[in-house]
Amino acid sequence: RMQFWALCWAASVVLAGALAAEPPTVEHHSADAHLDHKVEISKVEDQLARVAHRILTLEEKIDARSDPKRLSRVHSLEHRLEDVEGGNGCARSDFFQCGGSDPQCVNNLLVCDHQKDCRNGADEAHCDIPIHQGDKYVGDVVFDHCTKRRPDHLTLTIDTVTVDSYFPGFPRVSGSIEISFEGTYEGHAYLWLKGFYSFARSRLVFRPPEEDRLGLVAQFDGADFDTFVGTIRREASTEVCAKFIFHKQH
Ligand SMILES: [Ca+2]
Repeated sequence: RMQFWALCWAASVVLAGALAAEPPTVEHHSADAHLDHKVEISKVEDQLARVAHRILTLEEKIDARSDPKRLSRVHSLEHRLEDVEGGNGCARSDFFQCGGSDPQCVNNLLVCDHQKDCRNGADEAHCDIPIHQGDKYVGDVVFDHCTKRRPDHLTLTIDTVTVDSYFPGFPRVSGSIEISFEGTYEGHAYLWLKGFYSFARSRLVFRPPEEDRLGLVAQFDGADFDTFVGTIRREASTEVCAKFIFHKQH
């Protein structure tokens, strides 16, 4: 019987994984905005080149025994660079890069499953769940082309985090989202969310809570778990149609 539920859970993880797959972001810009973006991007690229150099210098100075906070900051930059450079060097987006001096790709399902799959053990190196019951994150809107209520702010509260022995790499997470909205209709709405956390992708994926079939993906950078980019996606196409930047409340 447990195997049956394990299979159901596996199927739901795969389905939700498809929801979270990276589709082309659809944003609408005028020609001017496009040019502005090009200038912006080249500025960012310059900055990244400098940051990359600084990371190399920093890494030489910091070893595994140094202040974990400083180390985490360096890793945070590394992850951001990886994102900008596109991909992690694995042919499939559902594969995890073991990294270090020994590149190797393993299936995301093998990350944090308590078995060493990377030769360097990287798949089992960071398996403390960064999300806890009672955690609260407030999100500010970046753009929103699709939600019913067009809120400026969203508040995500984590209610439960459950690690199943048969699928430890994908803890089940439940929570609620509080939506404050103004305009013609003012008020608050609460939606109850269910989903999972993926250690391999450092992301929380919540299934669509309403009939509009919009799901929420909370993408952490893999090192700084006080901030995440929350994208709202259409279930059918996985198109990103709204984006919020969330910060943890202390
Ligand atoms: Ca493993």
